[in-house]
Amino acid sequence: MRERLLELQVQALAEIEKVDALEELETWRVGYLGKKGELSGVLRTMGTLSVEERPLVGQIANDVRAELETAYQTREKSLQIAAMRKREAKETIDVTLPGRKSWLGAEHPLHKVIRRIEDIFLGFGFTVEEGPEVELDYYNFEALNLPKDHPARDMQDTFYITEEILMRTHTSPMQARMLAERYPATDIRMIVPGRVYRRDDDDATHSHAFMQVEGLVVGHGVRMSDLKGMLLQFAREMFGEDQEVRLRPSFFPFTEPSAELDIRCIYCGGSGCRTCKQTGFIEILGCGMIHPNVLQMQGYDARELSGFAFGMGVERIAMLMYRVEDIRQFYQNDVRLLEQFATLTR
Ligand code: 2U9
Repeated sequence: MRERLLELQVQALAEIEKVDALEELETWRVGYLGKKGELSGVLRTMGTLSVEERPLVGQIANDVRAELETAYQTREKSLQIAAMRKREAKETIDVTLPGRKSWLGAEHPLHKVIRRIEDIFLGFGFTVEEGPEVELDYYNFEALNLPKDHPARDMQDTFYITEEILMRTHTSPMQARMLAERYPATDIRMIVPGRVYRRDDDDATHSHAFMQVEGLVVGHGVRMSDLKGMLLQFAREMFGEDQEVRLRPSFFPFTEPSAELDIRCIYCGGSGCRTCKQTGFIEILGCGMIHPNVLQMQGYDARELSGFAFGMGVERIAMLMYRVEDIRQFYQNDVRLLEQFATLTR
C-alpha cells in the first residue's frame, strides 16, 4: 500500500507537469484529490491493514495529499498567470497604427448665411426673435393689413390647417406678435429668422418651404433715410465694404412706401453679366416704412411713432453668395455639397 501511494505520487506529479490549461488541471484535481479520486480510493482500503501499519500508512497518505495539493496550487497559479498574459497580449493597443479618419460636420450653408445676418444685426443693437411656424390667420394676414378678401390669402397660395390656423407664409406674424407684446414700446429693433411655407411647385428657384430673415425697427421719427442707411451698412458688411445699393419702388400691403433693395452685381461689378441679367444690379431684399394700419392695429399711434421693415429670402442670398444654381440642393443634404462649406470662413 505504501508503494501504491508513492507510485500514485510519482504518477500524479508527472502528469501535472504536462497540464497546460485550467480545465485540464481541474480534471487532474478531481482524478487524484477528489472524493472519488485515486487517493481516496487507496485510503478506502486502509481497513485491510494491520493496526500497527495504519498510522504509518496514514502519515504517508497525508504527506502525499499535502504534496499533491501544493503541486496543484503552484500549477494553478502559473496557469492563471499564463492565461492573463495571453489575454493582455491580445488586448494590447498598437499606438503606432494610423488613426481612423473621423468625419467633422460642417455648418449648413443656409445656417451660415442666417448666422452672418444675425451677427451683423446684433452689431446694430437688434434682438433675434423666433416664433411659431403654425400661426393664426390673424397674425399672418389680418395684423399685416391683409384683410379677409386680399388675393394673397388665396387657398392656392397658403397651407391652411383650419379656417383660422395656417402654416405661416412669412416671419412677419412674429413681428406683429412682438409689437403687441412690447406695447407701448418706443424702441424696437429686431430680426426674425425662420422657415416659412407657400403652396408653390418646387423647381430650381422655388420651394414650398424656405427660410426668411425679416427685420423691424420702430421708434420716434424713424425715416426712410434710416432704412436706406442701415440697409446700406448691412449690404457692405454682408457683400463687401464698397457695396452700393439702390432702392426701387415696389408694393407690399404691410409697408408704405415699399421698395426693393438692389446691390451692385457681386460677379461683374456692374458691367453686366448672366447673373444680373445685364442690369448691373441684383435684388436682395424687400423693405418699406411700416404701414400706419399695422402699427395702429397693435395699439400704437402712427402719428407719434414710425418704423421700417425688411425681408429677405435666405436661399436666394445663399445661392448668390455660393453660386448654387438649384435651390433644391440646400435640402438634399448631399455631403459632396455640404462638405465644401466645412472650410469656408464665411
Ligand atoms: C410687420 C410690419 C412689416 C416685412 C417685410 C418684405 C418687405 C419683403 C420678402 C422678401 C423676399 C419675403 O422672402 S421673401 O419672399 N419680404 O419683401 N418683408 S417688408 O414687413 C413687415 C413685417 C412685420 C409688423
